[in-house]
Amino acid sequence: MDIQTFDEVAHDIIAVLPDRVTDLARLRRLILSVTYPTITVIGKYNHGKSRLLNELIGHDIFSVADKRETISLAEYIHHEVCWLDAPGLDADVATVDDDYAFDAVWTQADIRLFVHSVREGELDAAEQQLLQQLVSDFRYSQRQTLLVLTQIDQMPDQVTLEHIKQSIASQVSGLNILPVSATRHRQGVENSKPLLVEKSGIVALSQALQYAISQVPAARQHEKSQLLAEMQQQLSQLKTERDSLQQQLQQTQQQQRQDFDQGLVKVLDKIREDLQPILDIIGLDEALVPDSFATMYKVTAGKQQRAKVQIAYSRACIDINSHLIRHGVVGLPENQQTSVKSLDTVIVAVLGISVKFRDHLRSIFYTDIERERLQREFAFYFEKSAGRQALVKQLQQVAEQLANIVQAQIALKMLEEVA
Ligand SMILES: Nc1nc2c(ncn2[C@@H]2O[C@H](COP(=O)(O)OP(=O)(O)OP(=O)(O)O)[C@@H](O)[C@H]2O)c(=O)[nH]1
Ligand SMILES: [Mg+2]
Repeated sequence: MDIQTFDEVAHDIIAVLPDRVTDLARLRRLILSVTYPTITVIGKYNHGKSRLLNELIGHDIFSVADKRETISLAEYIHHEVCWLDAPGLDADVATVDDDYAFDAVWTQADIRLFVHSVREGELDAAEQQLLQQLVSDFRYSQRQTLLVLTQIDQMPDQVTLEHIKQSIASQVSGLNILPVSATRHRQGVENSKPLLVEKSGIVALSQALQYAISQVPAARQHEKSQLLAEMQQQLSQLKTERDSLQQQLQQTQQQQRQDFDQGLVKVLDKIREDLQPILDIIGLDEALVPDSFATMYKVTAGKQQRAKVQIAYSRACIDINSHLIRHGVVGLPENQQTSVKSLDTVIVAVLGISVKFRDHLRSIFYTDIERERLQREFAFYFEKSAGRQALVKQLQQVAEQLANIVQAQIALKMLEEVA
């Protein structure tokens, strides 16, 4: 797999699992750049990290100074090991240097040398916390951390050193603690004094490192499978959740529609019943008798009958409207609204404004074709209502998320194949 493909694949996974950015960066290193075992130093600035690496390598590769010196990552390959010098951590100033250190420790390192100068006495809270994380990470990724106590030549005597070592050991459990002195080692080497070299602790550290290095291939394999399996598990859990949410929403959608349709059937049936007495007239339908000039200002039987029909029609409209409101249909969709608010109702849109004659009532409420139209058109406005539209949107989002999850699963499969 080439870098570009990996990055595309990783992008698909991160889109769904944003908290896996660091893990994917680590996988990128494990899968793509099959580098030599990588050892990185980590610790507060000026604790002797760079100098320790120089001593381990046997050359003055990394720059050493009595101030904040290393500010970015420096890499050196020596005897099939990749040595990585990182900037010192500084709890007081969270700077970009710390990002480099983070990258070195979490993305690049197979083995971490946690450096602490005994001149400082015990570990501070930040060091302790980071070490604890590294210890937990070993249980997870099998990446080893060695705790190196530097500058032991600065101790007045062995007892003091032992004392500090003991208290540090009680601060973090489960770590190999290795006291060293870079200066003693250098003097021992330069002056051919094997005893000094021995006492520097650098030899013991080198041996511990040799063992750690021999574990790296197996650890890497373990870490790769661990990361992939975890992400796979996370994705399939996410998929199950989204699948069931989708199902739930679809059910709600169907149920709501069914309730609306069936409720409307009932309302329209009831309207038929209520209208029956008004429609059942024997003999002449007075409502059909037009007014004349002479009766213009008089109450006539025709006017009374037409008023009756209108009232009955209004009642039917009120019944339908309360059904609509119960189901969240409170107005016309925006694109159908006019400047006349009183006409901007679903009732007017579907039924018209007023009905005067019995035949109108009959044709609206008693013919199958009209009845079907009412069901269809009210349902149309039901679907346009805010609640229904929100449900549709939610369903779209879930469908999109599901598609992304499936995409991420395919991407992960591709990583599994090359890992
Ligand atoms: N006496 C003594 N001094 C040491 C030892 N190791 C390092 N030093 C000195 O401590 C100072 C800091 O050493 P560096 O190796 O630059 O420290 P660092 O941790 O890399 O510092 P940053 O790069 O700033 O994070 C230098 O003056 C070193 O010579 C040691 O074992 N004994
Ligand atoms: Mg340094």
